[in-house]
Amino acid sequence: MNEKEAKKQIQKLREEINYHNTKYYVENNPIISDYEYDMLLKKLETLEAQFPDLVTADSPTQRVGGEPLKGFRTVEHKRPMLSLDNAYSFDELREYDERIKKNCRDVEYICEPKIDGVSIALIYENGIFVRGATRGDGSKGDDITTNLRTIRSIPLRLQGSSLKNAEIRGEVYFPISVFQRFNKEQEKKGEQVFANPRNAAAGSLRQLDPRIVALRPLDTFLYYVSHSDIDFETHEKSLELLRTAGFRVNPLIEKVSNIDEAISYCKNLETKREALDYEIDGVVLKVNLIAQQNQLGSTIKHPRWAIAFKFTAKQATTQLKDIVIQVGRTGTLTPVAILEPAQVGGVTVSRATLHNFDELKRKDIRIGDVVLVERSGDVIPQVVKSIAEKRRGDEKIRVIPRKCPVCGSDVIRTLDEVAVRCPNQQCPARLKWRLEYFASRDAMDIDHLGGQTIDKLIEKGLVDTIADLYELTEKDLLTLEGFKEKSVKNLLESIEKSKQQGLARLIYGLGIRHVGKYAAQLLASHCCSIDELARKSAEELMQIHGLGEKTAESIATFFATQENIELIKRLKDIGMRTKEIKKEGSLSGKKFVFTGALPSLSRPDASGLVMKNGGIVSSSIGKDIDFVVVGTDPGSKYQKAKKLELTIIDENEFKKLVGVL
Ligand code: 1X8
Repeated sequence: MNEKEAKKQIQKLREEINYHNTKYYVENNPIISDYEYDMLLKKLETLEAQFPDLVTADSPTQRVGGEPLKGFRTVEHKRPMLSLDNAYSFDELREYDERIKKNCRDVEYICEPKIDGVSIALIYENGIFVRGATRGDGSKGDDITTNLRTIRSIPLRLQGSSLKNAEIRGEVYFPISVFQRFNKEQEKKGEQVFANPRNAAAGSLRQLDPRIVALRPLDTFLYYVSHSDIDFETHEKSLELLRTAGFRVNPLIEKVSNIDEAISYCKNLETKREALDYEIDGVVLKVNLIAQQNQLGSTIKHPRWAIAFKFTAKQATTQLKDIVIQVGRTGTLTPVAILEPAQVGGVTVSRATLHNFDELKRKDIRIGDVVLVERSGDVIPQVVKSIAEKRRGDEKIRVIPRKCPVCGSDVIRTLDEVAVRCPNQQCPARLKWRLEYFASRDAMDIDHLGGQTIDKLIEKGLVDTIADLYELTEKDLLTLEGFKEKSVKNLLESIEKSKQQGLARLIYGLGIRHVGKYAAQLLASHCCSIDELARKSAEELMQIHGLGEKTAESIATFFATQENIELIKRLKDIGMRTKEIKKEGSLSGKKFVFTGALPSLSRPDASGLVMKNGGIVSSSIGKDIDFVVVGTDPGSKYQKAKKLELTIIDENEFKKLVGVL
């Protein structure tokens, strides 16, 4: 191929890839498979490798950045990136509106969700993305161009011909749906865990190695054309142009014609807050007419033509009274903060997790500190940081205990894990967890056996292992405080009933490390009995598709341990169902994923129906999923399922499949 021909082909491929890129990352509506997309990209890469002179900065091949940087350059913003003035009540919003109306007539506002992410400015020259920066101190920010290039929803070349030279402002965020899993992975690797999605976004953008940033699922919303070669009449029109140029513009933006409508918008958006896949901390109200915006102008701090209405904060400061140590089901010691009770986003919080001892040390949190507590990203409350300025000098550092606070055994700490662990299988703390886990809804679902009852049973020395539950007598239980004939009868009946729960729930209930609900179902569908499972070596287990090495090893270790062998034997002796009655019918081994709320079935009931028919319930979408059952308000799993062209069914079709309709 000659250079001229190559140039033509490269051009065509880039246009095609950019088009599909927008379809996928901006419109959330891909029209080709990931495979086909990868093939286009590969073809382009090959051509560019043959003709390196034809590589340009806006090529889709240039997203995944090159070498790590030593540091970020500082860039001065052409116009300062101002912050917004805040309103904390509807009264304050009305006062703002009154001030505006003194200067402008017939004001219309654009209402926009205020994204809790990291503000950025993007510079385009001749339609090409040339530079991107953080807000920094407002007048100077960091040049994070290489990192921003990795974000797929940022166009490297503007679409359409109208917008060529511009500075566009917006927000980078870390989607909530992947935040928790990401944090867990970070913790496992011994790397920093982030207090909230915003910190995860900020931390990612601060990465000096763009190859790491490319692996993070960052996304954007753009909301402002700071300057460009176009004069807009209204803010609304500038947003439309941003959309057509290929940017992601928030779909919840609305125009209102007075302050009452704006207030309704705020109320309405707050009710949607929890359902969104990004965090918002309020509403931005902007005067729509640019002529009015210019007339209003700015103070040195804020534009006068916009205001942020803030939702109730999900953070609060309070005093950390103590750090206690919790011993988990697998023996992991977790430091937990005991707090002076504080209101955090409408909920009283008196305990918060500190994750692990590495984090405790990294954040230098001490007993007696004033700390910042946060509830966000759907996670349990956590201590974000201590306010070192408020120290008085008598704060105490909590060191890693050498002994388990519950049983006194020496703790262990392996090199490849952050966790500090109590090795004592018989540690009462672990026993309690193990029993709670065994009795829980997803496991053996034993009614009337909650945490308090378990505490009493352990205290009285009535149970040392799971199997002891099945040998409890009426006489034993009547010795427990608060137990009468009726409650004793109920508990004994629930325990008896649980013997028939079946293999998958039993395997899950044993609490083998790394064996969650999905792995348990997978194992039950491959092995016909607990004995067969116990006989398998780690190598044999690894042959089961979908089961990882760590899980396989953990299972093999579990069944090689004397106490566990005895436990299984006793469970069989008491009449526990440990064999899987082979399910006939078409659902044997079929994998299901649920997303959204089903009209008539609860999640546990729907999952139960799948398992009863020999199927498996998974929590994540992959190519191997046979059915995706979709209800109302499905999440990103639905999009992913469509993209992978999986079989998508509704509740009625599902009911037919499992034979209840
Ligand atoms: C900050 C933000 C703005 C918007 C959304 N999220 C933000 N964090 C918006 O205009 N939709 S505007 C803004 C600012 O000007 N500092």
